[in-house]
Amino acid sequence: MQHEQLAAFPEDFLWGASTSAYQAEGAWDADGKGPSVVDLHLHRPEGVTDFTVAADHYHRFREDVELFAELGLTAYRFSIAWTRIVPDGDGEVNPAGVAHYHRVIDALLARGIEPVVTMYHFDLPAALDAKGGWSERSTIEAFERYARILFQEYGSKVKHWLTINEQNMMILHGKAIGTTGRSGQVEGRELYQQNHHMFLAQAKAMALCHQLLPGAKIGPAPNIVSVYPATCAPEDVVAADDWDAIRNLLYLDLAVRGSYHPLAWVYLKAKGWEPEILDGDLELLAEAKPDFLAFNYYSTQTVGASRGDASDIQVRGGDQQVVRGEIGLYRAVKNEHLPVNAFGWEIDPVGFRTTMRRLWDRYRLPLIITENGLGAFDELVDGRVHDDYRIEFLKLHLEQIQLAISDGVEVFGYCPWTAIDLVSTHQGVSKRYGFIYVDRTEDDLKQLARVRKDSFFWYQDVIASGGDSLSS
Ligand code: BGP
Repeated sequence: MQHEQLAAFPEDFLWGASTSAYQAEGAWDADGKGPSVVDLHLHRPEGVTDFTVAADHYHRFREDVELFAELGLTAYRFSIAWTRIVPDGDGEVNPAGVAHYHRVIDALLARGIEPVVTMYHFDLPAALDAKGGWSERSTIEAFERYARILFQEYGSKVKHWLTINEQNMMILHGKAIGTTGRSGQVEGRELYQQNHHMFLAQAKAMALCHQLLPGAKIGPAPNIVSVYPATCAPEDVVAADDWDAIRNLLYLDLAVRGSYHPLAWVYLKAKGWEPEILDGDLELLAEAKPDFLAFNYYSTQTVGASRGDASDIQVRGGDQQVVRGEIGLYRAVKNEHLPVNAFGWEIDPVGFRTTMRRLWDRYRLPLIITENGLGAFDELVDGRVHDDYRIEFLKLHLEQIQLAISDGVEVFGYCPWTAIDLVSTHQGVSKRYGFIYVDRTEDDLKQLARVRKDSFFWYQDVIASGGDSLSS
């Protein structure tokens, strides 16, 4: 649909940016923090990913918040490290960790920046993992208790909560991201049992939030892609629907409707992977209602009908945006209409609009984008970072938000990945996303100086104009 005139961004639109605790904070064992599965992951043989110092955001958050204020952010989406609050996941509360996030939240509020808090972004406490992690129902109770602590401590200050970041990526690519630790080595049925337990934990957190904090809003934050059929051949459309169910709708339907998507359930049953569901589980899932849908968007994916042989198993894309075919189901296909970034991720701004329209159409919940961005090997030259490629990427995606709003979709915020450079999940610190450059390399921490990139000044203009500068 073409619009003669585009709708304006809402007055109270949340102009944000994102980070996660383990990728930005560093200070991985400071002030009583316990180890998480991602901290253990840094010892993996390749040795690429080191989260011990990261951007040192833990110690430099005041300086960073000042920069966020200068940028004009009206929201900052960050995660709280479970292991700072409860170092072993289910034992003693760590007052120093609790105090830290009070300081962060207070600093943000003092500068008029709304905190959008992720409760759990890949960093399961290692002590819980050692006890079986999400394979055990006791982890559900541990998460509920952690959620209660967060709501009681920060509930008077935080109005937007995100439960679990990218549960679908933890299930589909947990080993690659290194997010599920020892229990991440599990596959098949046990993996989907973990998935079921995470949903129960999320449902309990949503119910508790509504019970304790009537004024707050809470929602899930999966990674969502629109799935395209390779051609208009009906068999390709069926394959696209199948992959959409397994990758997206399984997670969305459980979070929003509290029920297993029928196609996804048939898939799990066919594999022998359906989780054990205890009495009361489905009621709990159905009763917990999110107030909004947050999602991370980087790309779309294209699949074709299975050929029924090994040629189905082709890998397209990269990292967590990878698509692998599955014999009898679908095969990954290159979308000839789309460019790819340096990491093989297809770039699809129009697909972003499609994704928002589809989410709105299916769930009719307000949307907030909690990640979207371009990873690149930025270079600092004479004190400047000319990241015009990032400006282009973000501009094209923001234009699609305005189109989606004009289409009637309710979108209330945009938090691109990332506010400030941090450690990527796969390619260390060299792959950068931020508006603010952090001057360090993999091996040399230098001064960790903060430098405003060209995209910083561009986004500052966009925010100051309430989005009007996009069309000028
Ligand atoms: C998402 C994660 C983020 C972030 C992002 C970019 O899947 O939620 O934590 O890392 O992807 O990925 P990468 O760091 O691999 O470039």
